[in-house]
Amino acid sequence: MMNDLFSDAASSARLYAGRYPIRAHPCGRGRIIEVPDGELFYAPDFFAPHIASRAQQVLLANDRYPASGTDWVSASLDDIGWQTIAWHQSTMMMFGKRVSLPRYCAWHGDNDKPYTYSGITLHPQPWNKVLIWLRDQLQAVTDIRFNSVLLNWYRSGDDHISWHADDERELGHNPVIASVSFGATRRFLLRRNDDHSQKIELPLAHGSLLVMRGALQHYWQHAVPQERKVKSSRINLTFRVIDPS
Ligand SMILES: O=C(O)CCC(=O)C(=O)O
Repeated sequence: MMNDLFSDAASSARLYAGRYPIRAHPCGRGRIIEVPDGELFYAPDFFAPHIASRAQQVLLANDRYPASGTDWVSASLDDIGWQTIAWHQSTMMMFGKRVSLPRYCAWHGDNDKPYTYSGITLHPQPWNKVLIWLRDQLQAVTDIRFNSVLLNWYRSGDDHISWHADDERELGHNPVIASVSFGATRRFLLRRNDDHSQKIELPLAHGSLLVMRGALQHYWQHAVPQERKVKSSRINLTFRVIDPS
């Protein structure tokens, strides 16, 4: 049974539709789920809890509030001095109106070319010590040298990201996306483009790694929905290879 394969990983991975083959990843730290037209590698505890907590603290370091235990929803984030990541809330046009994204973002990478996705343009910041360390950990299991990372910060369960695919031209044909999570566990949903009833749900826990591969971005969309009961914050980093040409 598929769900049994996850039980030893203290994870309640729920696969809502279909029964997809699951096998151990050669690194011994997670499972590969073979979904139609793609592949997922899910390691619920890729980073040890104390490392994940330290990373979360460093990524939220600032000159105004403690990085942990702060109620970020009522915090005043204007003009805050971020020490590691220059978090900002982008805006986008929706039905002729400018609206703020329901999360904070940052973009770091090798080159200085702006990156546009879902109508938002992000300007890259250089790599820093913690991002380089995380990138190198991922290279060891994926064999990929990621050249950029998109960071999303969900201040509470109200913050979210809607259905989309990471299928921008700059990501190449079948992009490998390595997604690291620190903080509150959030639901990560996938649905097939041609049949929305085919869904997969994974709880992306503190210190987890999810790698999406193959044709997945062409056939599936993903989302992190609102979860009003979640009061604490979560940081997600999606490492990518961008072809800037
Ligand atoms: O927060 C997440 O786990 C998903 C982020 C995401 O979908 C994206 O950056 O494209």
